[in-house]
Amino acid sequence: MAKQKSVIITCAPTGGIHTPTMSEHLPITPSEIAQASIEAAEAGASIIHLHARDPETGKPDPDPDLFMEFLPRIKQATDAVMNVSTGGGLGMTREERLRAATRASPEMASMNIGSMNFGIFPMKDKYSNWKHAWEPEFLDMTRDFIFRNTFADIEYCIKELGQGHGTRFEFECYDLGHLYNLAWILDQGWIEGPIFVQMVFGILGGVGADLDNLMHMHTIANKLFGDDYEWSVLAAGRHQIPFTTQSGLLGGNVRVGMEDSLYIGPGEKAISSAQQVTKIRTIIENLGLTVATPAEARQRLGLKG
Ligand code: KMH
Ligand code: ZN
Repeated sequence: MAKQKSVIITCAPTGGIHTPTMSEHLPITPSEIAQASIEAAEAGASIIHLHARDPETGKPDPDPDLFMEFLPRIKQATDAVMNVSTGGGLGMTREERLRAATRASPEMASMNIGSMNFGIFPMKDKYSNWKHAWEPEFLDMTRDFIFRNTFADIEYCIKELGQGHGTRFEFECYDLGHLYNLAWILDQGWIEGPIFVQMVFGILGGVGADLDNLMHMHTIANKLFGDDYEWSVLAAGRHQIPFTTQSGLLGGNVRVGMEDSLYIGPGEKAISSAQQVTKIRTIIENLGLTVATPAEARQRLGLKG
């Protein structure tokens, strides 16, 4: 029997959706984002997926200068792969979403592979004392928000980053149809394998967090991409650890971090993304699997290094 591959852990420490009021542990400033990323890498993450925020308000911010305050610091302190988000935050234009990655020319960037509703609604009772006026308004915007990722947007992003900078992608697939979009894009010759498919579960507007959906998406991805792909799973909120565990069991990779969940267990807030990395790492190792080093991740994903 072939030896099972090691598990690549990606960590996404802040994201562009959770707001400061939701957790005092959410990293906001460049220093906090750098620190959270370095701790996550030390805990076993070989890829760090990054967004920036306005240090004063915590609002998602596409300013490349902010990214450049933490990217070199993380690179200097760790060997982890830098993965710059092109998903950005609500209301950012296509150009804004690409500005940081275009400046940083990272080994990896995220690429969202289809348009969708993206529902995260404010829970007014729970968060009645918002720290910043933008927070409830920002989340309310999701009611009438289309997370736009047209084929033209995708082509633009691939041409700018993939062909322009040799950046490779974490392809975010929030539903079954997104796998078919990705297969079509491969057919166009816009990208070459090995591709890195990030299956996303539990976002309202995307596929639900039901393990049958994970099994089916994995089956279809195997049919569409054969041997020429790596796959990973992330799941929102309480589904994070069960779904990433299932991915490890099925031979996939995992993503954790406070972008995807603010919790470490039922009703218990995570104190850091590193805590979530440690948790999934412990599970992976207890299952008899091993965790990939950054060098292994680079080699398997065909990164420029
Ligand atoms: N927020 C995640 C569900 C991106 O940054 O491009 C997906 C994500 C998108 O990470
Ligand atoms: Zn992201």
